[in-house]
Amino acid sequence: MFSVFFATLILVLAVRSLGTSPNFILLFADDLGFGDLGCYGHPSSLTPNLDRLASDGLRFTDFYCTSPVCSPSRASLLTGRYQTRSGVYPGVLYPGSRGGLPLNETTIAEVLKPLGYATAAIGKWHLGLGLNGTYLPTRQGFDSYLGVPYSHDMGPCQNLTCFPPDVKCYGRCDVGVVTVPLMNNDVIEQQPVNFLDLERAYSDFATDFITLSARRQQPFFLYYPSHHTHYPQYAGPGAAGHSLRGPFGDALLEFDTTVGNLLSSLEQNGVLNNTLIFFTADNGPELMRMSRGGNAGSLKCGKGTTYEGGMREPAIAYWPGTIRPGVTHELASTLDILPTIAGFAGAKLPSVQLDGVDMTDILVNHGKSKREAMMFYPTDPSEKYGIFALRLGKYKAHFYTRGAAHSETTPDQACHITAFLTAHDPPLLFDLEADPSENYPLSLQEHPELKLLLEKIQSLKTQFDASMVFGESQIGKGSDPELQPCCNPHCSPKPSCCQCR
Ligand code: CSN
Ligand code: MG
Repeated sequence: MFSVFFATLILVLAVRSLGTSPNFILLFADDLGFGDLGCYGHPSSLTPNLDRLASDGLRFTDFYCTSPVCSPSRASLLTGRYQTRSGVYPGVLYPGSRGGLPLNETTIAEVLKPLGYATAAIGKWHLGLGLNGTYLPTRQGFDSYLGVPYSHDMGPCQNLTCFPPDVKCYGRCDVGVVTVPLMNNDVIEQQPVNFLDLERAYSDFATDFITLSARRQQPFFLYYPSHHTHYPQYAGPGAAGHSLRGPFGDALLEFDTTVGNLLSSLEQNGVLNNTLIFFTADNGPELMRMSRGGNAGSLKCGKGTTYEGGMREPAIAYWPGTIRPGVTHELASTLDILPTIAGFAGAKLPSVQLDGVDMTDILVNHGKSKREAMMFYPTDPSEKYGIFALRLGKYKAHFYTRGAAHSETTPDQACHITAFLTAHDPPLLFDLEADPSENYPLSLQEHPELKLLLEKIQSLKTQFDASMVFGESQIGKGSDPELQPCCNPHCSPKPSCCQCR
């Protein structure tokens, strides 16, 4: 206990006395499942750089996002709070959405800014645009942004390696909205974006940012939420056809190549040993895309559901010299990233109700988690039902289960949209260590010793639901076609005139 305390203290003092605040790179994959990376057992994915982070860093086996869809999960990642507090629910934001992550929420970038950090975001924002770019990253603590501000299927999907009428996409893109833009801060740089050059642009932007910050000796925070591995898959000439896994594998390989470029840039600029890289993903795989979607490995169902496949994600923490290589089975979450980064930087925590806990002891000592439980909200959280499921220690209890369109097509009927909302009283209980696939519910008749545990779980749910203060629904504010980003704002007829060369 004391040695753990002193080791942590010495680390924090060492970082301070060097006078160098650590840098942070936060990588966030999209719709990537627990079984998708080479280092998590996928037989045909090619992820050499992520695998290197895992073998030389700490790999988590029990790491959770907060929502089985995108925008709410991102809201939690950047604020350390369940999405119900910020109001980023139900479902996801759209190109013309009126709402976004409220500006009074404090993001990781805003936590670091007072300490003089340079901050940049590249990739998929998906926390809103709003009128005149109200909710873009540059209004949420990021000095600069290059990216597509929402999912890349939220437009007619020009320029993709896969688009209708290519039926092998296993789906369609949105029509009747503006083509997908590439934004530089709050200015549209391309519309439609050229997906085949996009990863190169992101990689160059990121390595330039690292180089410039290192030359200025300014600590930095780089947030890279990638579009890759979300439907529809795409890859530039360096990766297309180069994996063993088809379009999904090519997209993942292209993302992995950028991870390699970031590592090289850190090394060349002499800041590799002063940088924490954290990798995880927003929600489980889109099983409905069949071989072009992700893979939840040994876990049940995927995106859209509160089964493990929707919520448990690969996660890797890499910091040579500070984090020893290993694997941790401790319970942790995207909620815990903000407090952990704040701790390493010596930053002040926002004075709001945080749901995250500091993971420093897990990272630097392979120590115990401070997290007692993990709560699982569905895509449409409500005060009526509260959390759908809860994990306490190795046990998970489902109070409600429901399948999802995003988890269609696997043989497990419980994942499908036809598995309607079902209440479970007593809750469906699983031992996730003995049965990570949630195949064999434990019954009280066979396990009378679990009665006390069930009572504790029930009271945790009741307390948590009663204490949750729901923020005003941002996605419930609906959308307005006039708010869709258009490079040619006064043109007509929209949306087809919103194209610029
Ligand atoms: S998500 O994917 O944004 O990564 O969650 O592109 O839930 O209705 C989800 N949805 C479009 C999407 C729609 C997406 C939905
Ligand atoms: Mg997603």
